Amino acid sequence: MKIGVTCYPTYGGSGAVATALGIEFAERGHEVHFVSYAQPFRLGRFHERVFFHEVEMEHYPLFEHPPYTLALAVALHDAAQTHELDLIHVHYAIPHATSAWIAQQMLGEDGPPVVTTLHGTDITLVGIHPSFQAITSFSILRSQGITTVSQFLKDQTVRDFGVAAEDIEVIPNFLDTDLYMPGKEPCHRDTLAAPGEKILMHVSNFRPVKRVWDVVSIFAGVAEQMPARLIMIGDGPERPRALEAAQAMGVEDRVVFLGKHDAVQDLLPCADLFLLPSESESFGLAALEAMASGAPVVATNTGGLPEVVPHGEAGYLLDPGDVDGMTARAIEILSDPVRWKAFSEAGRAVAVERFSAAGVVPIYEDYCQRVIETHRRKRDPHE
Ligand code: GMT
Repeated sequence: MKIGVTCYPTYGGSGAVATALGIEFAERGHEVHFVSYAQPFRLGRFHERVFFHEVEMEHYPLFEHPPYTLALAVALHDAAQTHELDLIHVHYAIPHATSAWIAQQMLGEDGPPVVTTLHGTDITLVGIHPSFQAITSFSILRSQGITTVSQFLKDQTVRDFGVAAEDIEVIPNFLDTDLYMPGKEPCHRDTLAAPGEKILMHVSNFRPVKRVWDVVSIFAGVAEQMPARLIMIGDGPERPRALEAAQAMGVEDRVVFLGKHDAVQDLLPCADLFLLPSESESFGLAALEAMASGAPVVATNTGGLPEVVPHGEAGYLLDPGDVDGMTARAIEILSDPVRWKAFSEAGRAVAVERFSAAGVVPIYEDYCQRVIETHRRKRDPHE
């Protein structure tokens, strides 16, 4: 297959998954063309059969908000025409599904089919907003294939966007379980924390939905009971609030803000516990990365997280905002080495058995091939 892939290239789970999938496809012999405003952050080194097309933007003074949706549509159109793409696969509906539909309209009968993979807030938070709902629904419904990263997200899409359940395939996120693994060296433990300190870790884009202030509160409760350090990885609008919370609780000297980091697989194996107290999480890729790295998880029971983290086996899931409950569970795991080991091993096993690239990528491959085939048959019924 020749596939055009559009995603958000900066930090974020949807871009991480899109890039990993593109690389995996290329390794399986497919040709992959990333089309976006910047090179996806996890693309890194050179990969055979992987190409990157930067979306050209005209910054004319009249444009207070440059029309990226249109520029992306043109870039997808050009890539599809020049490289004879068999499929356009967009990750995150807004505005990518709309741009892909426009590109397809411009290409006419010969245009390739579009697969839209829904990731989370494109449905639950941003997509549902009145300013986006109608166009999101319109664009998703015009994709020839629709996938969601969890059953939860499928249910939300059916409920709120008028998509028939049978038109949505749930394909979970995945990771390279050789890249994310326990006991990886160097894990930098000695530079992150003092000997004897437990390491609690959080990775996110620090948006309000992540409730990073709860991460700090849970940590403060744990730090009252045992020597501990909190490693905060990522950056975003709520970072100042997290810092303020640390200062207010008198733990700022034990909270390390590392900022954005490309290679979290080098740090997660140092974690004794991973915290993800999000308000909403359609999947929770960061929790999966932590589990694969051997870290037990304390998170919320919202959205798709229960489909990823088995409650009571690899971690604990509690109601959003239940800081006391999450603190108690964190202390329980960290102060019981037998339970910690059982949780760590169970999380790793779930990651390998249900979410490894080797298991999930062929599902995507098969799905994309079916969409291409169905589209071809509809276009040329007598072929
Ligand atoms: O939807 C978002 O907030 C952005 C998106 C991203 O690009 O990071 O995150 C979503 O997609 C991830 C990858 O599929 C999921 O692991 C996250 O749970 C999901 N975020 C939310 O639902 C808040």
